[in-house]
Amino acid sequence: MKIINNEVDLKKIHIKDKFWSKYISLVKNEMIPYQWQVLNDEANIKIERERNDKNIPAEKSHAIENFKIAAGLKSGHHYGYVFQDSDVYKWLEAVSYSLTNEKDPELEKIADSVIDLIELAQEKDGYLDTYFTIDAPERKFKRLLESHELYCAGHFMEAAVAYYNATGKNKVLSIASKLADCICKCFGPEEGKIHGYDGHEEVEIGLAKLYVVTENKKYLEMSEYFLKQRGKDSDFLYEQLEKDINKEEIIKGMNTSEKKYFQVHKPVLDQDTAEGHAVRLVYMCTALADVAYLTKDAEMLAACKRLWTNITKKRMYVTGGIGSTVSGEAFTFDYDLPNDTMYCETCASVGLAFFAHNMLKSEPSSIYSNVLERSLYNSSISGMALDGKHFFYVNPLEVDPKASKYDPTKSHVKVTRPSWFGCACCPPNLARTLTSIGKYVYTVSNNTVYTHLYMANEAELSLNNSTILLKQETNYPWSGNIKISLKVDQTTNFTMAFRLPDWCHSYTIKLNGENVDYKISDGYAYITKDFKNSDLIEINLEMEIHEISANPHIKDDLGKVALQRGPLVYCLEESDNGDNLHLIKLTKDVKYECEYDPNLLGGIAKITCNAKKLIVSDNWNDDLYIADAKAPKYENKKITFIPYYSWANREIGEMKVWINKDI
Ligand code: FUB
Ligand code: ZN
Repeated sequence: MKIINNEVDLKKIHIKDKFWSKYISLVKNEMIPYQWQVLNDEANIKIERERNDKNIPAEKSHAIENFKIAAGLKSGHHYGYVFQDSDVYKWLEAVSYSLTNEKDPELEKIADSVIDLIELAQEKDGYLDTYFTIDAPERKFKRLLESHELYCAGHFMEAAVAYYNATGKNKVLSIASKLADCICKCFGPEEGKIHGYDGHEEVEIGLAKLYVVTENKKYLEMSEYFLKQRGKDSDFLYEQLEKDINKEEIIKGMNTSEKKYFQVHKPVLDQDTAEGHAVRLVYMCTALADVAYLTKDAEMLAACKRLWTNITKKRMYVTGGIGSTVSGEAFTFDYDLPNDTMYCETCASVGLAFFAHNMLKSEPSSIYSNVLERSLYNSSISGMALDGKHFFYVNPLEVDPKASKYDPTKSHVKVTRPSWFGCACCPPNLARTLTSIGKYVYTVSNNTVYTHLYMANEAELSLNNSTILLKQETNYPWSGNIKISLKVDQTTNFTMAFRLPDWCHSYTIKLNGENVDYKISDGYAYITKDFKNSDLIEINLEMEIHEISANPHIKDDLGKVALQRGPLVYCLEESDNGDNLHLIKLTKDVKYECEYDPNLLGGIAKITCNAKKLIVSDNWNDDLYIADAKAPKYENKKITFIPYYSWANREIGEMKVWINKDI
């Protein structure tokens, strides 16, 4: 059976967008070389712990050195987290997409040398994991609760598929297939195999992708097995630890994590709330959605939908961030979305985008693409500084530098982006997402082209019996005007579907300057007709400034609003507005103005308004509490909002997304 993959080949889409091209070049020219230095311990930087925890290994990366030792080229021990290999794999994946976007023989040479090294580090039976090869061969696949062996394998498979797609070189794919074969030999329902799964989902994503390029059904079945086995035997991870005669922990503290942390509390298909470690959960869902699409498994898709609904209706921040607590980097409960203690890990935001993208393959509905957009434009790109060399692991919605310094429970809430982390999962995750941003713009299903995201690009898309060239021009996210012109060899009947973003309340769609008939379904405007060469579709999405209110059950946001214009959520920063942002209040009749400032933060549309600020000194002197306080007095204050993603690129200071408002 032919594999139907409605994802657009990255080679066939060229991003020409002012906003995203900047990120793509930043990753290519700054982040990739910088990460390469870091992975080789050659960058002169301070690696920070993501929170105050002395167990976090933060002296160096050692990631390439680990491979050299495992390959027998050097002697020594493994250093870093047990999943340090995944930093190299994610770097390789980002390099692959970058090479797809733009040829670079020098970079390709470095990537080839990394692949040679990985091949040398791979054991004869296909096993690949430097920690276990170097320091604990007798513990292989014995402690999956902490080992991340399959997690690393999954990241390698993703990188291998990307590199193969970019270069057509087979070596990387054969290393990945050998690894996948080793996994298929060791795991599965058959007697003598391990009837289990990894503590951290990811291999399921890699196996499904490997299936699509190799067409080896075994890999898809393995992915499906891991997903369906998860939680079926919910004690598996713990029983393995019990059986292991060596009791030494591999990651301190993880052994005590409860079942929900690993999403093993229930069979995956019965889960209906997003529980536990947020990155694990969205990786699980990403795989589930892909396998549901590839196997047309309705039950799997239904589970995905339930989890999607719970996340996006009850457990997601306005920025698209997820994970409400540092404890276990996890979800907590419905409507628990504190702004200053949250987690909102960058990996979780990009993971949510992956989940959305895979859902769109089965079901083109804007409930997915609206969140895809929200996550990408806000809590994903806030993970990187404008210089491409500093990163957030955690993306807060409210920051007070004093709290981050003096409150030990907020040590994870950084006020400025560090150069690197002991646990370096986030920076390369963002790099691979940004370099492959083109993948998220369209999907093609039968004779319909879905436009999910608006960004300037040129794409070649294959329909049932024809190929079309699309040119999208726009200054999004600063403007909602989008022009899409068509190149077709001959008049062709097909459908174009355009997402109508949830933030847009007024829009027009024209064809060659005239009104055109369209049908609306699931948040998309569908135009079906005989399209001819040079047809021009113009979409105008009115980009007003919206005051977003939160569901009153979100205690932290009651009486406050957040500003959003187009896909961008805004925030106040101390640099523009002075300190004590919590004293600022928007008035009932507030009037906002928006102006593009090319010189601010790399070019942004800033929002200004007149607001009021509570005067404290008059009433309070030195008292902490007073009885029957007089009516509060305010001073007028002009305030400036900047897009959330661009915060923390100037001096250290307070930041706030949700602002008090007179009702
Ligand atoms: O466990 C591997 C990675 O480290 C996770 O995905 C991140 O959340 C961080 O905990
Ligand atoms: Zn991360």
